[in-house]
Amino acid sequence: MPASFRPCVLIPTYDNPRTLEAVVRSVRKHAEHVIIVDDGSGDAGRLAAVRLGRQGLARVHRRERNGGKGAAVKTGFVRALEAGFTHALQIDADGQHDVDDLPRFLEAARARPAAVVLGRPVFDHSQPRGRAIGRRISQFWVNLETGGRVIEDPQCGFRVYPLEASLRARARGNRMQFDQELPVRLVWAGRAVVNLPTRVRYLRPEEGGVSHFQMLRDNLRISAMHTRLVLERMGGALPRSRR
Ligand SMILES: Nc1nc2c(ncn2[C@@H]2O[C@H](COP(=O)(O)OP(=O)(O)OP(=O)(O)O)[C@@H](O)[C@H]2O)c(=O)[nH]1
Ligand SMILES: [Mg+2]
Repeated sequence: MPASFRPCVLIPTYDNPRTLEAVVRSVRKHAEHVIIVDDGSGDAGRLAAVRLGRQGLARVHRRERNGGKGAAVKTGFVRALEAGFTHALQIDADGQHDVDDLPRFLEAARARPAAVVLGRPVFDHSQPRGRAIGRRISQFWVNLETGGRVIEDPQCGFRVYPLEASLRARARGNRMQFDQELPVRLVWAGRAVVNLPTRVRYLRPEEGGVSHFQMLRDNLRISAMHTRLVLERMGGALPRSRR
């Protein structure tokens, strides 16, 4: 268990020029340290991040080439550890999450610093049907990999990671499959999961809502990743007892 609890907020972003600033400003009402990883955004998204850095609202790390959400979050983990943080609360930059839940997430992590805290999304009618179906399929795989419903939602972009364990778990995925892979690997490493319900909505395009989830390519990557995890598990990587 880490000797101290020193959390930062980690925001990966790829082309979220219309929502990034509002997300960071509302996060700052609850947390002091914010790390943005700009994953090769175009000019508008890049400038939105640079401005927040200049205003002292966040530390901004720029990846010159887009590498995917997983790659961006892994970069953030390394930067956060270097800066002396023990935990990263990861929240998406697309304005879908209820930032007022942030203190609740941090409290849960503080109470159980060895655990991973995962948001379980409570959707309204705005969730696209295709995403709802994809979620059910992912949930099936994750239940199989973890031997039950340990993880109540493997995909929500609002969660708290213990940093050292998350890097040690060596998730390979660099794109959207990362969100699902890392919690499974943390469970395999013996980490407990705290599932917290949180409201999630899909913003309309006129509100700045964007999704970079590529239905076909990301779902194929997710399926390949789950196939690998199941094979790994069959090969003997059975979970140790949960801490
Ligand atoms: N898709 C994508 N997102 C990235 C990338 N790098 C960082 N991100 C960030 O990851 C977060 C989640 O991206 P979304 O496209 O909303 O993915 P999602 O929330 O799984 O998908 P939806 O349910 O459709 O919203 C956002 O904050 C993105 O800006 C990247 O290369 N691709
Ligand atoms: Mg999203």
